[in-house]
This record gives sequence, structure tokens and C-alpha cells, in this order.
Amino acid sequence: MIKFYFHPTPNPMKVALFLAEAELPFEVIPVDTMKGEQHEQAFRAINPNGKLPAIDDDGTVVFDSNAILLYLADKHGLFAGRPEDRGALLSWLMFIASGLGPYSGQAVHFQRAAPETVDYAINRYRREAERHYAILDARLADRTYFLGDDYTIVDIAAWGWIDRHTPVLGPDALEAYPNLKRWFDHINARPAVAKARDIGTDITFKSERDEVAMRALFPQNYAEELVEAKAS
Ligand SMILES: N[C@@H](CCC(=O)N[C@@H](CS)C(=O)NCC(=O)O)C(=O)O
Repeated sequence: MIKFYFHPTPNPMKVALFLAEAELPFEVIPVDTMKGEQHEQAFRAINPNGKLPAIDDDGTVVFDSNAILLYLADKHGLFAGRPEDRGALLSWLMFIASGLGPYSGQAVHFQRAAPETVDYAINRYRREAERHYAILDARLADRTYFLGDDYTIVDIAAWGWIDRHTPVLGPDALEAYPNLKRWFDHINARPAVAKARDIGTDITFKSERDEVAMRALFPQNYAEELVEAKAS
């Protein structure tokens, strides 16, 4: 059975949605990132990057959310799209992994978590997140899903982050992206979304954003010497 290393945050939620859609049996292994469990040696053996999600599929370990989606889609022949759309599938998956996800994450960080307000960083990451949203919105102008008529892991990957549009760009952010909003409402109506949202709700994860959590999530802020020198 798949062991699903989980925390209720955007990247793990993509895998939660896939597992719910595919109705695959799995066991949730909670990793409480606000307690620092992602840094424990046992978990580092699963994901050397110390982040969620990861899976152990009867001995095959896969980490990084979009890698997991691709692995499961290929293995089970589910939500992988048509062979002729493989190039598009890979392109959009990588766009989400390297663009939408990290820029959204940094936008949230600088608006909600950074120890000081840095207008430059907030502007940079919000604008970049907006630019990524606009690209997704344009792609959906004449398509039901990102690859056309087929619901694929691209939709699942995008959903994980668009579901967090409120902390990224604000509660009404999707009003400016009508195609993305239509798509998001359409995905949310899928029964698997409710099942995915239910995963891990029986587990109590730490929620206090105290110093333990800040040290766990942002250990670089507690390094003995913060980087001062600019690259020359
Ligand atoms: N590229 C990775 C990013 C994973 C990631 O940043 N996960 C977050 C949760 S959404 C995490 O584990 N944060 C805890 C930490 O950074 O210590 C993926 O797509 O899986």
C-alpha cells in the first residue's frame, strides 16, 4: 500500500487529490512541518529535500509533488492525457512546478511570514504570481481543462495552488481571471475534491506560528550568521 507522507499544504494536496480521484489505497503518514518533523533523519531518508509530499509505493520512494503525480499517472494509466498531448502535459507540469508553485509560495511568504515587510519582494512575487495566473487563464480561454477535453494531472497540480489563491493574491483574486475561475469552480465540483480535503482531518497538526514553528519552517533565519555579502 502507498505510504503518503502528508501535511495539509498545497503541494501535498495535489497528491491527495490524485489519490482520491484514482481511489488507490493509501496510508497517511503525518509529517508535522511546524514541529520540524521534516528535518528528522528518518524523513530525510525518504526526501533528502525535507519537504512534503513524498510517497513510498511498496519500496519505490518518490518525492516532489509533480514527480509523484507523473509517477502515479504513468503507473496506473490515469489522468495522463492522450499520447499526442505528452509534450503539453510535461510542459504545463513543469510550468506549475517551477513557476506557479514557487512564485505563489514566495508571495505568501513575504506577505504573511517574513519577519519584516519588504515591499520590493512583495511586489516581485505578487506580480509574478499574477503573471502566472494570467498565463493559466489564457490557456483555459477555449479549453475545459489545461489539455483540452481531458482532465489530467496538470489540472490536479494547478488545483493545489489555485486553491490557495486567497493567501497569494486575495479572496477575490480569481475575478480577474474568469477562465481560471470557471475551471476552478468546475474542478471543485468533483466529488474527489471533497474526499481530498477530508484527508488528514482526523490528525491534529500544529497550528501555532510560534518560534518552534518559525525555526522549523525557516531555519535559515536562525543561522548563526545571516548572509550579508552580496555576490560580487
Ligand atoms: N517542489 C516541492 C516543494 C515542496 C514544498 O515546498 N512543500 C512544503 C509544503 S507545500 C513544505 O514541505 N514545507 C515545509 C518546509 O519547507 O520546511 C514539491 O512540489 O513537492
